Formats: sequence, structure tokens, C-alpha cells
Amino acid sequence: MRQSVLSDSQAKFLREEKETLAGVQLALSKLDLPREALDSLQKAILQLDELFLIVIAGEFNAGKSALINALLGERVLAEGATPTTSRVTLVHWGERPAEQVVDEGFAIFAHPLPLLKELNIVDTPGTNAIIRQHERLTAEFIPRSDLVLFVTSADHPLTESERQFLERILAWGKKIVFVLNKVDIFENDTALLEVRDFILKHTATILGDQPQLVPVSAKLAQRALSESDPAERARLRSLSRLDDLEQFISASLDDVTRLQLKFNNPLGVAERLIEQAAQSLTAQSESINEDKVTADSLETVITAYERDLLSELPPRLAEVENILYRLEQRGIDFFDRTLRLTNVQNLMRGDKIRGEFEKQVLTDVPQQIEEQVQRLIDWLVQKDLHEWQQVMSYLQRRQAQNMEHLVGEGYGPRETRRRELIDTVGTSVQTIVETYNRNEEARELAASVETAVAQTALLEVGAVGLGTLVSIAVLSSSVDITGVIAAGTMAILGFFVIPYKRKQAKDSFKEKMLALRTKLLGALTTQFNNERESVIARLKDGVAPYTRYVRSERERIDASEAVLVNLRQNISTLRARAEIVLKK
Ligand SMILES: Nc1nc2c(ncn2[C@@H]2O[C@H](COP(=O)(O)OP(=O)(O)OP(=O)(O)O)[C@@H](O)[C@H]2O)c(=O)[nH]1
Ligand SMILES: [Mg+2]
Repeated sequence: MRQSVLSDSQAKFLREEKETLAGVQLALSKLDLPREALDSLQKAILQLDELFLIVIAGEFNAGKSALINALLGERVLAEGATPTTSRVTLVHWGERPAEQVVDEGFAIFAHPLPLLKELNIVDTPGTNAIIRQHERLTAEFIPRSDLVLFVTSADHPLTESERQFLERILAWGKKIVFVLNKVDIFENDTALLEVRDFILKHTATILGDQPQLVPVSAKLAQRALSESDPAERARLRSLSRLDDLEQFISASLDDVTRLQLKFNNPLGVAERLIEQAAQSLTAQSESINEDKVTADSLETVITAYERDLLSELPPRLAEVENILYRLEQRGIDFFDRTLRLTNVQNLMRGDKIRGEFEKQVLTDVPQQIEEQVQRLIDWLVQKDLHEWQQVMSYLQRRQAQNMEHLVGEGYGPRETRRRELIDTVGTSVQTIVETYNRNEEARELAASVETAVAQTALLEVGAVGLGTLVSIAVLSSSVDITGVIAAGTMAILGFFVIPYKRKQAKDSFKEKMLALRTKLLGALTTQFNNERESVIARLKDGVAPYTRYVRSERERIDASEAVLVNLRQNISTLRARAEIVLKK
């Protein structure tokens, strides 16, 4: 924009606007918007320094090119009853008329008309033309434009394609003014008013408020230009109502209106992009919320599993403890019964006593303990498989939901990555479940428990029980039993030695049992705790990529939403500031 027309405060505002918009653009560039969308903002920002830009849009044959020709006062652009304009054409000031075809979709036209020193005009192919340049038009020129003149023809006002086009450009927050062309076809004013009301009514529903409408006849205006009789020329010119349009355009070019449109132009574009980013974030957020539900369910499953494991161990270990407790009771009874004077003869026979001990005390304790441990192992293995199945079913359900979304719906790279991740995690969990070999797992676990338990030498109880005990009790006694018996000092043996040895044997047995209990239960506890930690860690690791992703996505979306709130705030502050500097 020519800086000379700006007051100091306006020039300052313009700098601020550019700076803020550059910030907005940078922030938006981190939010997954299509490249073209960001480009359009970039162009709208650059347009702040350009001449006022009017884009002429409308259906083919509406008379867009004819209208520009009438404004230029010369038939410089091609007109025709069939689709004629095939390129978006920028008309700007130049010393001589000249056309430059840039590519198949874009041409530049120079013309010495003074009005073009104030503004640039863009002629466009019809909204319904076979050769459509809509993408270029909507993505490139609509965002850059300061004003859109929407030309609709009196013989088919506001067609369906025009309506659709209007809706597409509306999102850019542009000022749109309607030009009702070819009013020369109306026989009287009533017909004109009828069409006018029709257009206003229908556009109001699209635009939200009553738009401006200027009726003209490009044809009569052109005829006036070539008319040599001044009176007739004036009549045709008046009938053409082109003066109204010219007046409207120059009013739009008055400083305040032009600046207002200029300043607001990139703001509308930025707002549209913010909305676009917000919509995309909402969709992502909904999707990640569903993932969050799944991830939370997985976490609940794992936590509950851990709790189960924790609560299951103590009662099972208590069973083992019971077995040991009963063993101890039997042992004590055994010593009470066996280490007696009356039994002195038997005591002499270590192997017999050992046999009795094994039969009466030890019985099947090792097997009982083994069974108990085996049951715990089976339970653990069964439970582990069940938990993996649970996790799998949650992930499969989520995969199925994805499949539903997939039907007929396009999605971006982020969404693709998300689906892939769920699929990968889902598939690896499924593989674990499918290849889960219970026997193998149980065998491995049993082997590891066995190693731990073996160190506690459960069977030593038998050996300890007798090999040592009997010798402690009797054989290694400092008293020579045979001598004692022979000497008839049975009383000494009966009253002092045997009870003393019995007590010693029982104490030693209790001690051994305590050590055994501590070692065995300790070993089992450690072993199963290790096992618990490792199955939980395995489960957590299995779903970790998914839960981690859900968490980081949630954080990213929340942060992005906060950024958008900020950007919206920036734009509305700029709008308010624009109002203020324009009033000064
Ligand atoms: N009766 C009448 N005919 C007009 C008027 N303006 C243009 N026409 C005719 O309508 C036809 C289409 O005019 P163009 O200017 O080529 O229309 P356009 O909107 O540029 O069409 P495309 O370039 O194909 O999109 C031509 O035959 C013009 O002569 C008018 O005011 N009244
Ligand atoms: Mg044309």
C-alpha cells in the first residue's frame, strides 16, 4: 500500500499487523495445515503492500469480462456467449495495453486506464465453466482480494453453481458486493425489483446479512462508449447505471473504506485458517479421546492384575506355612514319643528311627509343598494369558472402530500414523496371545521356582531330622549308653540325660524348622515377586508405545488448542485496533 496515504498511527498499525500476522503464520505452520492454506495467508500479508484488489466472480456468460471492459472504456477482454475467459486474468496499470499469458491458468493484462493506478482487477472464468480455475481462484486470488464483485446475470440470477461458489469464498471473510448485470433485458422496473429481491433474499441466507447489490448493464455502457450522438450517449450511459457502480467503487477507494478493507483482509484469511486448524484439532481430539478411553482401560486391566497378584500370594504362602507348621508339630510329638528311656533300645538303632521319622513326620511334605507351588504357578500362568487376552480384546475393539471410520473418509498423515500404531501394538499383543504356550510358561516358571527352593534344601529336614538328631540325642552323647545301662544307672539317664537331650533335639529341630520356613517362604516370595514384576513389566511394555502416544498426542492437542485461543485473541485485538486507528 502506498505509505503516503497513511497517517503515522495507521502506518504504525500496519507494521504491527504485519508483525502479528507473521507470528500467526509461524504458529499456524506448526499445526498441520495444508501448505496452500499457509501460502494464502502469506499472500494476504504481502497484499497489504499492494494496490487494492477487486476480484470479479460469477457464472460464465454473466458478463464479468464485459463489465470490466465497460469500466476500462475499451473492449480489451474477450467476451462471448459461450464460456470465454479461460484464465484467471489480473488487470493492472501499464502504459500500453498488453497481454501476458503466464501459464494455462493465469494471464496478466496491462492497461493505461487511470483507475488502475488505484486498484488491480482480477477477471475470472465462470463458476460453472468447463475449464475451471477454481482452485487457483479460491486459493490464490480470493484470499488476496480486498473486495469481491459477484456478477450475476439478470436472465438467470443466482444460479446453483454461483451459490456453491459463494459458500466457498465466504469462509475467507471477504466483503462481497453483488452486481446484477444485463438489467437492459428487463421491460420494466417491477421485473428488476423482483429479481433484486430474489437475490437479496437468497444471499442473505448465505451471507448472514443483507449484501449490497448494484444493478448495471455492461452492454448499454459499452454501447454508450461507441455512440457518437452525445444525447443518445448520455441516455445509454444513464440506462446502463454504470455510474452507480463506479461511484460505489470510488467510495470503496476512499481512504477509510479502502484501509478498512485492506487492514481486515488478511485478518479474515487468518481467522479462516485458525478455524480450519481448530476443526482439524477437534477431529483429532475426538479421536484421541477414544484412544484415551482404550488406554485407560488397558491401564485399569494392568493395575487390577497387579493387585490380584499381590493379594493372591499371601494366602497361598500361608498354605505352605501350614504344611510346615504341621510338620513341626509332628516332629515335636515324634521327639516326645521317641526320645524316652523306655525306647533306649530303639534309639540305639539310628536307621530304624530315621525310617520312623520319615514315615510319621516327614510323610509327603515335599510333595505337598510342590503341589501347592505348582497350583500357584498354574494360576499365575492362566491369569497372565487371560490378561493378555483382555488387552488384546480392547485393542481389537479400537481397531474395529478405526475400520468403521475408515469407510469413505479421508485422513491425514497424523491419523495414518495413529492407525498404524494401534495396528502394530494390537498385532504384537495378538501374536503374544496366539503363541502363548501355557505348558511351556508353567514349565519355565516351575524350573525357576525349583532352583530357588532347591537352595533351601527342604529334604534336609529328613536328614537333619535324623542323621543329626539321633546322634545329637543319643549316640554322640558324652554318656556311654551301653556303660550306663550296664552300670544300672538308668536313673541318671532317665532323669537327666534323656530329657536334656530331648529338649536339645526339639530346640534344634525348631530352629531348623524356623530356618527352613524363613528360607523357603522367603525364596518363594522373592521368586513370585520377581515373576509378578516381570509379567506386569511385560504387559506394560507391550502397550507402552500406544499409551505413550496417547499421552503425547493429548498434550500436543491441548497445547495447540491453547495456541489457537491466543491467535484468535491476537486477531480480534488487531480488528479492534484497526477500528481505532481508522477513526483518528
Ligand atoms: N443483454 C446483455 N448482454 C450482455 C451484457 N453484458 C454482457 N452481455 C453478453 O453476455 C455474454 C457474456 O459476456 P462475457 O463478458 O463474456 O461474460 P463472462 O461472465 O465474462 O463469461 P465467461 O468469461 O465465459 O465466464 C456476451 O455475449 C456479452 O455480450 C448486458 O449487460 N446485457
Ligand atoms: Mg469472461
